Amino acid sequence: MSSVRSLKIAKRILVTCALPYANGPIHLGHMLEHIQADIWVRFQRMLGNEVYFICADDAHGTPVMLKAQQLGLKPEDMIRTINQEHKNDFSKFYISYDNYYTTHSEENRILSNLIYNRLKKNFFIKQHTISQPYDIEKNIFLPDRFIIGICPVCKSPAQYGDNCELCGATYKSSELLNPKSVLSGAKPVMRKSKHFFFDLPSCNEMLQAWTYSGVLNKQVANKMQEWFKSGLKEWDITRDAPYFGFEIPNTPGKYFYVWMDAPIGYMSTFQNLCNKRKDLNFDEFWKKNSSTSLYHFIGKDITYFHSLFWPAILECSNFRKPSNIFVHGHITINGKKMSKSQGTFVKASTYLKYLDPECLRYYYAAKLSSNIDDIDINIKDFVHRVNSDIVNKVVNIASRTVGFISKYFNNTLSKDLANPVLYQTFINSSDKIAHAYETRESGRAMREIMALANLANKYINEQAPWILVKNKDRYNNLQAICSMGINLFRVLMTYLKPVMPLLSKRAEYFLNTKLTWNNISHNLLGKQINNFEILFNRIKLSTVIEMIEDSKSFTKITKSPTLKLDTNPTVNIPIKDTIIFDDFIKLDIRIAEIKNVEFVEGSDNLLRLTVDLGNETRQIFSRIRSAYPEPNLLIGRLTVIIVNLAPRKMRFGISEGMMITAMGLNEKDIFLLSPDYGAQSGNQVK
Ligand code: NOT
Ligand code: ZN
Repeated sequence: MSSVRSLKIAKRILVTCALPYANGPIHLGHMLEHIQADIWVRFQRMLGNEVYFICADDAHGTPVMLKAQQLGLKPEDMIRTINQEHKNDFSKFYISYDNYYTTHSEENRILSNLIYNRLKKNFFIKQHTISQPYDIEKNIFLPDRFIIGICPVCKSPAQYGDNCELCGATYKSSELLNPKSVLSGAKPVMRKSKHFFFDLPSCNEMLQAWTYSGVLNKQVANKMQEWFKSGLKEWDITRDAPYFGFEIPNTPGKYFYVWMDAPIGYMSTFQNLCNKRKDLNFDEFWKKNSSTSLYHFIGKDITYFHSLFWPAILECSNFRKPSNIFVHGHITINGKKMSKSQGTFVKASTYLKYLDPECLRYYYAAKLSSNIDDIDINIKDFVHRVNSDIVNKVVNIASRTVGFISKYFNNTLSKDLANPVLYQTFINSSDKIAHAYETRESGRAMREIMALANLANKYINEQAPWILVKNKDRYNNLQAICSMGINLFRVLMTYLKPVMPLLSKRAEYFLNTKLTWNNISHNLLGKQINNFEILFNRIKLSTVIEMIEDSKSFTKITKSPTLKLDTNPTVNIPIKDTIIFDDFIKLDIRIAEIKNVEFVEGSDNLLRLTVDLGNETRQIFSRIRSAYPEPNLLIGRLTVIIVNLAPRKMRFGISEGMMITAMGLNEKDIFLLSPDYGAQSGNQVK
């Protein structure tokens, strides 16, 4: 009871989502968080709270810099384009940001410098000389993810420099066996450099007190206990040039690590909003002991940054700490991790080509809770859930009653409620549903709403207006019963409004009223409503399958080889002897999909590839290992092969064809070929 009443005291709240990296598109994994936060924000706004909802692109770091290089773009230009795409995707999913900005902004530079200078002044910055792996061909220090080699523990090949995907071991990149730079294939050498560190260990007590204060979710607090037990470590906030980011004040060639200025992006995005809206005051939200609330929605993989570094940095630079961190689990699709080659890595923009954003909003809402367990999306369940809940249950209440109201009563609702007790049951659920939304238990909220929808449908079934209509004497009853249905529909749509803003808008037009939480008990009696238009369309499994297929073909062409054409040849390779046309025409050249790639034990230059021709699968050994140090990247890719080469028995097995490779100007440049985009689906490059 008290929950809603206490919620009615207007609060001032700042809400953020984790900042998506500016080097790739928004996908359905990102959408989970943005939808979860948006539902919460819309609910808070419905209660009359003052909410500011912000996000930005995380624009700095090595991956962004290298991606721009790969595309032949300046990072500034690339992040600008990506920022537009991200904004566009979020607005099409009705994510109601008050500001969506970027960390590559003047506001962020100024705040990052301010925070750094305060940390320094307060003796939280330490300096150490460290040794790090360096790529002497590309002249760049290598982050762990840019080094691959053999796992020192289980000896699996092609593992990254920080941990092994197969046995789960974590290690230093210097412990990898046969390490190679992903950028050049060169063996990394160790090189020294001076770095600045943030003194996280000195915040141990403060952080423990903050954790114990009870604001955090239990699962998160437990995880933090493990970190406290194993001891907090100083945090390296420096990266050497070349780097795309902010240069550290008075330290040429040294940059802030992207994770240093990314959370400050929360502040600078709000600052930018304050610059645009004169009624907002930055300090009121960020000063120490602010009476406003600050909530961060994040995925569980970045808990460490948000629960340790971020509050520590805020505290040590004299700003407020978050009121809470709302952590969610990851998405799996049909029980598996999202996968590019399976087409389950669906971009937001691909989804939008096929399906209504509100279907995903509803489905995610139905699956979400406040815990951090992973969430499984099942394609069939998605279709079934949306159709059966939204179309068959909720919208159906209106569509099976409104026809009578239009046809016989000039769109006017009855003056009395046919079943006040049932109506009251619907109103009484308001607190329970509000509490579920408030605590991010939207799955529970959806179950409550659908249980009510079942009651409404049962009522209509029992009253059977289609029978009443046959008897003119019972028209009064007919009007009252159908009006009851419309009133129940109105309550349900109010409850669903945070999840389905567009459907609610259509319902508001149809009902000729605004749906607000506080007016939930005000029924629509004696009122005229508008004509009923179709409110929501059923979705088809075949459409979802088409979307998955589309996602497969997109990822196939975007996976490009990791090598670039070397235009400075050291040796000219002579062209081989001429062959006659009759020899050439004997080659049967086909497109195939690379299904699997493995290293070949005992060979330094072979890869064992499994390729799919559409109607059969072949095993081919190919001497391309040096060109593809990260062979996993080849999986899912389309390439060109010769299928009528006689099978060759090799030491490692039989090779049933030939990968076609082309040489660059240097012998070490080996390129697999790719068909143009759409070779399989018949689309042309746009
Ligand atoms: N770009 C990061 C990611 O994992 C999130 C940064 C969130 C902002 O996608 N930072 N903090 N703390
Ligand atoms: Zn391993």
